[in-house]
Amino acid sequence: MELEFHGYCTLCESPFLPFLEQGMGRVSEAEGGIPEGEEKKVAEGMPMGKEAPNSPRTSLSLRGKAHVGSPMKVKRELHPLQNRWALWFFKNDRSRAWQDNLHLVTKVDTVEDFWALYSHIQLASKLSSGCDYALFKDGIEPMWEDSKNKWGGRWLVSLAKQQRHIELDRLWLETLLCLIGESFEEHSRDVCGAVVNIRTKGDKIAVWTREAENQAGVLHIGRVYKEHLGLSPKTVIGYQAHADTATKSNSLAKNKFVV
Ligand code: MGP
Repeated sequence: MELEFHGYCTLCESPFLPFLEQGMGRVSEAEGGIPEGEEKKVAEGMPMGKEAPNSPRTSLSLRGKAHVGSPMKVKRELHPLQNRWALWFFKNDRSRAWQDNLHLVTKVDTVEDFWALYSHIQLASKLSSGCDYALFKDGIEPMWEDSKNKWGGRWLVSLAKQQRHIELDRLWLETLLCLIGESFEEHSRDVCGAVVNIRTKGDKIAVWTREAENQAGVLHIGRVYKEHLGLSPKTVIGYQAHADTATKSNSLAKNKFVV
């Protein structure tokens, strides 16, 4: 991958990569990214990170501002992800159908682009109630109806209200790293994506898998996921089939498995 080079940082002497500041390593429309205009619309609706002084997010953009120099092309060794992943943003607008509130933000397929993206978007804990982020494998839409989700389900982590400020961002980042790091050995291929729901009644994080009847795969993913999140052995998380969630009459669909 070729990147525009704008000289070296006067502080750390590393090459300044303007995509960290501007384009988040954007995937072009031809490669399956979203059209320019659409991306702008999404960016308008989606709060970008408001960085606190001295946060790692701030130092990333400050480092960018310290760079000067004339543009030239350099080749960089990037670290490819096993899959290309799409980030989606859901903003609740009750006047529209559920699907119409779901917006594709961008796609990433390198470690570098993942961190550039993560550093530029608002933390989950700072989103308004009713919003979601979803990270799904390219080609799978974050909805029950997608053919890869239809027969699947989700490992659901329901958080208490007070956990938003203490744990939500860590748990969501761990979830993202489990996905892009393909943490579930051969069962990683059963993973479709993950969703974080920001809700007044309590936030939720879930990993979606493609086949609810694949007991061995689902249980392996659940056990590894729980361990990566650092949940205590006493905490129980449940797996629900989407078919049950979609037809439930109240907020609770029955657990098919627990770990
Ligand atoms: P939600 O956003 O997953 O959870 O579903 P929330 O807001 O915590 O609500 P609760 O019912 O779990 O307490 C809210 C509603 O959004 C659902 O009842 C559906 O109407 C709609 N919805 C959610 N999902 C994930 C889908 C989906 O994949 N497809 C469709 N068609 N509607 C969905």
